[in-house]
Amino acid sequence: MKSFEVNFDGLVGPTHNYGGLSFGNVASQSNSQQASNPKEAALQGLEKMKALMDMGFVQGVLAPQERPDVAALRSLGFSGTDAQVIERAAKEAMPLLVASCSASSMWVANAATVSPSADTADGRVHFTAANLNCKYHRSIEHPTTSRVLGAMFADQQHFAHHAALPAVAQFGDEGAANHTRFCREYGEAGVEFFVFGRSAFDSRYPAPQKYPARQTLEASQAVARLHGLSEEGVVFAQQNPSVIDQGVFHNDVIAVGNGELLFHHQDAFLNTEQMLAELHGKLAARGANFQSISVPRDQVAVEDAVRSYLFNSQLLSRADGSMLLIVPEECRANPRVWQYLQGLTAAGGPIREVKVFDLKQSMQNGGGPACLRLRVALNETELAAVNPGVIMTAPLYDTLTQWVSKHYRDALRESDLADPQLLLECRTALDELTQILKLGSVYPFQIN
Ligand code: SUG
Repeated sequence: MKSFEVNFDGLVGPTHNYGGLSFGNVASQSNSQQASNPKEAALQGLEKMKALMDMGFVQGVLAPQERPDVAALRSLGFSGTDAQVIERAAKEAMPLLVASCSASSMWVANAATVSPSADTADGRVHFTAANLNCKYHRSIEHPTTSRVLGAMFADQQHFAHHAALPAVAQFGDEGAANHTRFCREYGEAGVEFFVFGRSAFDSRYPAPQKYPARQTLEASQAVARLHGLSEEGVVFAQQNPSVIDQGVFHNDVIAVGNGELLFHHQDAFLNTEQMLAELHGKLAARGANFQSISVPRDQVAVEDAVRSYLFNSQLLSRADGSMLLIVPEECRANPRVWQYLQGLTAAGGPIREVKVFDLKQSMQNGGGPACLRLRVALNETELAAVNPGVIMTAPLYDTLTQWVSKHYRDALRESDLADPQLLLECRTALDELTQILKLGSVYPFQIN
């Protein structure tokens, strides 16, 4: 049976703004308070989806969330009509209003961890929504994420959904941003690679000093248990705490993998040799020929990786077995990174081509091509069981670009977030979107 890796990209929501909300994420902190352009952000994302579809990849769409999150503001004590809740929050606690307006659900690599059916004990595709416990503005995503994923992957014969882990820092879980699956073919049993930033309960693991480590070992282990993964099918590895302190807030800012290949920075991990040997051994037992490409620090410094987002790329397998790397424009703008990439594709290795996309609106908040997509490996039967409304087609692309052009603003500043009209605009847009994507009622304003 044929199998695919389907990329479900997060559609950027109408309140995309630069709130400076993510301590430890250099781009988010340095672009704080700049005016954003939600319309451009959404169109840039749609263009990438369309381009991948045109190249022959199966591409899906993941809907944005209702923002401002009035229910979240109510739970923090703001009361009255929806407009009064927003007005009071703006007057008394602007940072909370900003957090409740974040369009951060666009970075769907953080939406969930997904294990394909070939790896799981019950032969279903398993999803665990990420609690995103490290940042308040992201911790409010998972209830809606679960409903949206449930509406996309509804067939219980093929899909199993787990609620987010306990909402405490000890189980901090950032989803697929710290999870990579290696395999020979997408439909064959593979090895799932979980990277954590710290251990919550075992002080032998070093922790970063300056910035938070968002993913814990204990969270990764819990997800592996929930998904029914076998000992032979998992590898846990620690991210190098010193790169977290240089702004590598997720493993997908310093490494990317696909198929039999791991492409990573020399400084990405602790105990790299041992970890590579474990991956090699476990994949060999699955009939796969694991390879890795380590990018030396004297060619690309960690700082260049963080600024250019070289590793926040999409590594895609083409029909002829070669691989394609989807990188953001910032890689071309960095001479060392660009030179490295020229050498990489000329070297005759597995990565043969690099394609560049302008994702500046998302990049300025620390979200590159890989952050914007959630990978779901599916066989033909499972793909047929996915809600067809969320699979990208040429007509859907046209409909979504028109929808964005009709509903989105082209400038948003902090002061605009206090405008109660923005809430109405978002709800009108999202109500229409759930019909376009055939999701049913998934948003709080549709349910309550
Ligand atoms: O969680 N930025 C996101 C970026 C997530 C990137 N995802 C991956 N690397 N997979 C975050 O830090 C910034 C929002 C703001 O500042 O307005 C933000 O949430």
